[in-house]
Amino acid sequence: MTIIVTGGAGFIGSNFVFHMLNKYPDYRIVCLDKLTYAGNLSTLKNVMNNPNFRFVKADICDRKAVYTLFEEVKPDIVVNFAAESHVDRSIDNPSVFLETNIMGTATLMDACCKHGIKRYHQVSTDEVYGDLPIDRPDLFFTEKTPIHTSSPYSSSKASADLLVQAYNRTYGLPVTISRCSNNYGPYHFPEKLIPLMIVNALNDKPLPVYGTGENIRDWLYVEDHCKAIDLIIHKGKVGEVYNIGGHNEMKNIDIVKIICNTLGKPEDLIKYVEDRKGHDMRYAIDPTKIHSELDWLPETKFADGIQKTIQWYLDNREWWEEIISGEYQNYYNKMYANR
Ligand code: NAD
Ligand code: TDX
Repeated sequence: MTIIVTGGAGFIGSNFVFHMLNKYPDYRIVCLDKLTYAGNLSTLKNVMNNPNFRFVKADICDRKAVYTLFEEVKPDIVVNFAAESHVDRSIDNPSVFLETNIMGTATLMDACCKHGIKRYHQVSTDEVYGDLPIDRPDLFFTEKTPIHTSSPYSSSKASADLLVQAYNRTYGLPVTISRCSNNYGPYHFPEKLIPLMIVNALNDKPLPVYGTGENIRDWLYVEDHCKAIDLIIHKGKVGEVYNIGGHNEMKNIDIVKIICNTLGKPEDLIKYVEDRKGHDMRYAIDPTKIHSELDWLPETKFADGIQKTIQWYLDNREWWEEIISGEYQNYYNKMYANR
């Protein structure tokens, strides 16, 4: 079995590469990644010498490079993690989101149609459903919830989902789509809430909480997401969408306080800053379908996962210090200077 994993040098993609190489010693995993600011080869250093692993630097929008790779490796399965993934960046500059998240997805699927494939899996997000009100804890996103996006990021991911379904119906491409809630864990880029707060707290820098900090996200440990995708590509039904989430709803402010307390840092590092434009209030996944059809359940509770994650950032300073000393610093100054 040969699997092309796009975006495998990023947060979830790299964790998926580790999971698959570990669990299936006879599979060949080919990682295709452009290495944008969010992709980091040092993340993959422990698997670079694995004979079943190959890294290819390429853009999923580069039709020639994608077709050449497909011709050469003849993949059985493609799992598409490659994306521009940060909502704040999409508000600042939407165009690259449209290019990578929509056109890149179409290019990959064209290659799948041309070369034939057993499965194309699209890694999507719960953000395509928009948000839920804070005062209706009885409401959840199901696979039947209408698409209703808020940001350029979520709109680009929703557009990709529609294209994936169109390629299934029009060309008979064997596709599946997963829509997961917020992930956290090792190798999470320190521009996202949890790693940013850990890294800033360790550096005694302010912890910028948007708005009132009351917004709710439904957190899933990254390994649980990878296991769910593994199940979907092997046992999921072609043409289906699967929501992934573990009923782990938390207010942003409560997470930031947990991080302060765990690291022994004062809560007065917390600084309430200007809210994100169009900020979604609450995400909450109903995972009934993947549980009942594929027997998936999350294994890591938030209380344990957040401690493991904080410990990972303590043990792997080199990984994130290299990131925040580089180009990322310019981004940080631009985005947070006037907040
Ligand atoms: P990430 O930003 O950490 O990694 C993205 C990876 O894609 C990077 O390695 C980057 O170099 C690569 N990439 C970007 N543009 C590319 C291009 N044009 N060609 C090839 N490679 C390119 O993202 P992540 O958080 O790991 O998210 C992975 C996927 O999961 C995304 O599709 C995202 O929408 C989805 N998702 C993320 C979350 C989350 O909480 N992080 C939740 C649900 C779904
Ligand atoms: O500095 C910050 N302060 C803050 O209060 C940052 C970076 C975020 N926040 C808030 C905004 C959100 O309510 O924290 C919450 C989480 O923010 P992000 O980490 O940016 O994630 P989110 O916008 O929820 O999107 C994430 O989950 C769904 C991923 O980045 C997406 O790729 C995924 O699809």
